[in-house]
Order: sequence, then C-alpha cells, then structure tokens
Amino acid sequence: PTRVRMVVGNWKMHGSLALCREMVPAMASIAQPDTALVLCPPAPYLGEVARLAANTDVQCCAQNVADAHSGALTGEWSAGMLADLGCRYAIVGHSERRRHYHETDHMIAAKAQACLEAGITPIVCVGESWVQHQTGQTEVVLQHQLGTLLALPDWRRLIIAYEPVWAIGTGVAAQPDTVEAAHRYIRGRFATRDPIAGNSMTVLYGGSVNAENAMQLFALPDVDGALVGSASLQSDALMQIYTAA
Ligand code: G2H
Repeated sequence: PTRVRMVVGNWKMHGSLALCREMVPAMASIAQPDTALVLCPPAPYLGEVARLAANTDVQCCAQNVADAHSGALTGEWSAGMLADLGCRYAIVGHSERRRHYHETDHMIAAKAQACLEAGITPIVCVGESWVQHQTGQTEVVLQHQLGTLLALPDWRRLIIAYEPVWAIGTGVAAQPDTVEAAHRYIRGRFATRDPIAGNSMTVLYGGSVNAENAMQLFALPDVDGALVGSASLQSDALMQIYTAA
C-alpha cells in the first residue's frame, strides 16, 4: 500500500435523503483524485450516496459492517453487499460501537477481516479514554487494540483512525503534539513487523476536526487525513477541511 491522503465524513446517525442529494454533488465539485473524499452516511442512505457518487471522485463508506459474509443475522449487512453497491470502505470499531454495542477487539478484527476478504478497505478506529490518557496508558491501550489487527494476514491493507475518545464530539481536538506522538506510535507498531509497510500505512486522526484546526493537524508528518464527525454534516465546513488536506 501507499499512504493515501483522505478526508472521511462520518455522519453518524444524522442526515436525510435531502442531505445526500445536497452533499454528494457539492463534494464531487471539489474532489480531486489525489486526496480521497469519503462520505459515510447512515446505512439506509448508502445506496443513494453510492449512486450519486458513481463516476465522481467522491467515495462511499459504511459506518459499520458484519463480521460474516451471509447468514441468518437479522439487521446486519455484509462487506460483500457494500462492494456490490460500489462502496470502497467501511468504518470498523468506532468508539461509539465499542461503547454502546459492546464491540470487542476480537469482533472488530473479525469485521476488518470480512472487509478485506470482500475487497472493502476497513478504516479501523483505535484510541484511549480520558482516564487512560490522564494516567499515561495511551500506548498500552493502542498496543492492545492494534495487537488483534496485527494478527490479520492482510494487516498491510488496513487504514487506521486514531480517535482519542476524550476528543470526540467535544469541539476540542487533541493537541498536535499528542496526535503526532500517537500516530508515530501506531505507525511504529506496524513498522516493527514490516518497516516499509508500516511507513506506508494510512493513519487518520478523528476527534473534533473542524475547518479551524484541520490545517494544523494535516501538517503533522504522521497524519494522512481525518475522520470528521459533526463538521461533515455541513458542506461548507467539509469543503474547507478537504481543501486543507
Ligand atoms: C469522532 C469524529 C468522527 P467528531 O467520532 O468519527 O466525530 O468530529 O464529531 O468528534
């Protein structure tokens, strides 16, 4: 793999059909092939976003995916179905999934594996809580979260999003030196296994990225882009963030 610059807009459980129809053409008008512009609408809108984004430089991404390819699993959808729609990515293991839906590192690795098998690139979220941050456990937590991912045969094809839980949805992103240190640690974990692959992995930052702080974050050497939540619901804010990348 090679490091990809990317801005990923995670709408979480917000938006509407109208927002899809406003946002995709607006983003398509500024998207460039050298920096990925990825939209993650709620699952019911994935088909519409994939359809609107076809033949543009906007990419479609799911916010979640099953760990199996098919089965009697009411309410789930598979990575193969996402590929069928024309989606290229899926977010896996967002902290909101870990916390509210009890996703474990083991489940998250299984979801990432299912994505890789179906040709979907998983964007796997990792990050520590405020207490873990305050007590200096960030690297231990990251080491643990990355451990199950490193066991996947195709770990080189993962995209990692560092999302310190304490910076999510607060309006205050982590400080640049904190972000760079975490990204360097994450990259280093992969580089220990394979230096060339580790240095070419795409590592995104997420947590209160907005039009004001994006440029400073993107300037960090080990930051390849952002996973943007609330600011991704406004086309002007997302455009400014994308332009900063
Ligand atoms: C972190 C991020 C997007 P926000 O969850 O995944 O959300 O930018 O609202 O902090």
